[in-house]
Amino acid sequence: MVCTITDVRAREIIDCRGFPTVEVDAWVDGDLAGRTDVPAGRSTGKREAVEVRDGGRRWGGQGVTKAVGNVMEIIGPALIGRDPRDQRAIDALLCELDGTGNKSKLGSNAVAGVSLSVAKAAAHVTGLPFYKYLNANAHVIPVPLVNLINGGKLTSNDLEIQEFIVMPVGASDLLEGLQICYEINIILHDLIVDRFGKIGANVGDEGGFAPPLTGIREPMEMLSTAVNASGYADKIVYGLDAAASHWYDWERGVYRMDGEDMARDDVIDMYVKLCEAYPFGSIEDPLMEDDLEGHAILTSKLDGVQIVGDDLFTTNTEHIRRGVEAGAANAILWKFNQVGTLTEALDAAEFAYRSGYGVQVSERSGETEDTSIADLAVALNCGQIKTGTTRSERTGKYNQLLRIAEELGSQARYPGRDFRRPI
Ligand code: 2PG
Ligand code: MG
Repeated sequence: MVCTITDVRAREIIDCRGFPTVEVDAWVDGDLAGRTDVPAGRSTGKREAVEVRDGGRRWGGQGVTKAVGNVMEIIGPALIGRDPRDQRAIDALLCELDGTGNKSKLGSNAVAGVSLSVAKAAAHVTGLPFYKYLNANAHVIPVPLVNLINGGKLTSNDLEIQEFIVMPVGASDLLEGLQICYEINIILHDLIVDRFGKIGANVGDEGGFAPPLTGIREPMEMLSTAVNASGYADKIVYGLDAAASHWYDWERGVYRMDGEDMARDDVIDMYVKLCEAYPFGSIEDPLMEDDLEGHAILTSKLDGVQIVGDDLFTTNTEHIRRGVEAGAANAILWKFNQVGTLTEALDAAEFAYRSGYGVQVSERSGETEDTSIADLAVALNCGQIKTGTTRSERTGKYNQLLRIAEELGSQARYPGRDFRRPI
């Protein structure tokens, strides 16, 4: 079958926070075949690929007309006539056209949108669902990490830890897992309103409650009270995205929590005690993003707990390699636009698997109604996905996973407690 890209178009659209983002359409043989809305981070790692934003006054400097122009004028014309199934070659061309190593010339927002749209277009012309086009063996429906309490850069409260999470590892399938998490959420809502009044139940960027709490003890007590009251305590384990780089005082070289300075050892001690007190399954970015040694110490102390590198690894094989050599963490957070192209992100996942690391597919805090990451999580058979709590830009991903589970029928596998090593 001969098929060629006949057009690549882009436009400015709006993400869930009301900021502009890039939408890319890939046309094949005259038909619209693949569309991607690029998500955006707010709690970003310093080694991530770089978005191009307009600056200036329009939209507070957040406009993406330059990135859109880069798709329309530079990337698009270079792809016309190419076969969309040649993903590796097309992604290599995108890296070459950019030429910077961190996508800062064309913008990771332009590059990621094109790369994923080309992949979806190839799936479309092949007549396969996206997850199946990427992997004929795709069959693992991921365990969700539902972040019920939000803090850090995703909220306007003073809570340092960014995400307090429940993982329904004792559920028999995704739907039951979601039911468990959202029943806990309803109870948590009432606890928060009783304690802080209605205003306490406002939500953060990813749809989890953002009550006026600080530190780690009180939010964990509140969350575990809701879990115990739900009757599902034996079916969940807890998770955190500490996003520690964002409560690390870079000038003074100390962590700041609840008005106190903390040295690295104090922070490590805090996690050790936390894991003695509660059943923990996963902790993301427990320490600041330059501290491979600290991550290695914590990983060996917390045997059996998944330690995930997000800002630490930025879905980048070279950074993951350094982490593996140091023994830092035992899983990566996987965000395709952190590195730019689908090929680079798939390489990072493969390198992580081969190094004995888990892979957790993740939303960005700035999302759209695009549900690509649901398909990508199933295609990777990674066993775990972090994609928020309430609001449609989050629940849309769960809903797509439920559709995929139905389509896979008896072939689908929900890995439960084996989420880090589902295969
Ligand atoms: C994170 C993410 C999403 P952002 O830190 O894991 O949860 O935040 O997209 O802002 O980088
Ligand atoms: Mg994170």
